[in-house]
Amino acid sequence: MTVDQITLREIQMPLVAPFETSFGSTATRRMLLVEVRGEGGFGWGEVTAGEGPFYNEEDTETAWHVLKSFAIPQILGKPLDSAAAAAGLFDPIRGHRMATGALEAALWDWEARLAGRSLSALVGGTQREIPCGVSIGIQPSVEALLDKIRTEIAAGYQRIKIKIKPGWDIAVLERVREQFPSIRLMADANSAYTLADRAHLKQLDRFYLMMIEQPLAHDDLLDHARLQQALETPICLDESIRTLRHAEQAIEIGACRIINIKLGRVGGFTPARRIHDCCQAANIPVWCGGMLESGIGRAHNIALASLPNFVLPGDVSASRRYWTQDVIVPEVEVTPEGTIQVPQAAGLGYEVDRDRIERRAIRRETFT
Ligand code: OSB
Ligand code: MG
Repeated sequence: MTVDQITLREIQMPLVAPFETSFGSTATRRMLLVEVRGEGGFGWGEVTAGEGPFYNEEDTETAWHVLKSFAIPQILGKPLDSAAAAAGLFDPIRGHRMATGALEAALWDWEARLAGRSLSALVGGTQREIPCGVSIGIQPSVEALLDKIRTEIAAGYQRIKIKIKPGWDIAVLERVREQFPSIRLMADANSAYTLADRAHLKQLDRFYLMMIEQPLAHDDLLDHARLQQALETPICLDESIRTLRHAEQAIEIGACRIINIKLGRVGGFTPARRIHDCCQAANIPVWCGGMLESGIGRAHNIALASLPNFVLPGDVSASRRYWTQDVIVPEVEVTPEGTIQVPQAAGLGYEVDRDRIERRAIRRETFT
């Protein structure tokens, strides 16, 4: 099969509320959508990079550049055995996985649509329904956070993740646990601490969290292993796991007990599946992280999260938590039990609303 046309579009989507983490606040997402065409079919992918290089090294601009100059030329007009074979073609490109991963994911959607199979089935998913949690950003006040948690629990979500940073951590968790003693709760620091904070972080143990996500540096494994030795709370790695090798080494040295897999961060379905399989073999549970995706990236995440070792609730939640209007039809909905039904229609399993995308597009370029 051969791709003969690829279109990049940048769309802008205002979030229903700004999302604040230890590394900054986002009010409007700028995302690149990748559309591949060939063999009479099409497929969609989404670049999950942020607007600036603050979560990882990539941003919307670097992704456009890498796709245009290096990734698209590897695919366009070249016979390809399958989407599974595409990841190898990006091996010469170091880093920039959110850029290459968006094109890789578009190829999987394309192949699934051509085969008339769901993306979930094509990637090897086994779950028909996935458990969902929410990620709640840093709030203006603890009261505002408690209100948000109350709303999300009432909606059915199975676990709550709050963002923490120095000055918004122990005292906040104290109040949350006081109000919600039995919810499944976790905290994500996005690398806001160092090993010198070991004693401070040790206080987290009294909140019996499911895990603390990425407490230390975005590129660290060894200090996480040292910290894990001191903590009862399991460490989950996000930013630090960019390749299969990182996952293998993190597990070997005990840097984490849980891994958050993000499709973009690791460069698409093939690397994500390898990390999933490695974790499964090592008895390390995984869950699917989110990057404030539009419906396209969200649909990819749902397919990924249908793999068997995605046993913990992920950050994959309803479209309406992010957007007044999503770019897919129907939008992603969550059941009162806090699950998402994995769509069984061909490809992503949602209809991509091309008109809505064109209206939101601020630039586009087609390569043939
Ligand atoms: O660390 O998981 C993260 C959003 C942007 C960048 C990094 C992260 C997040 C989230 C939100 O936690 C997940 C979501 O709801 O999409
Ligand atoms: Mg995270």
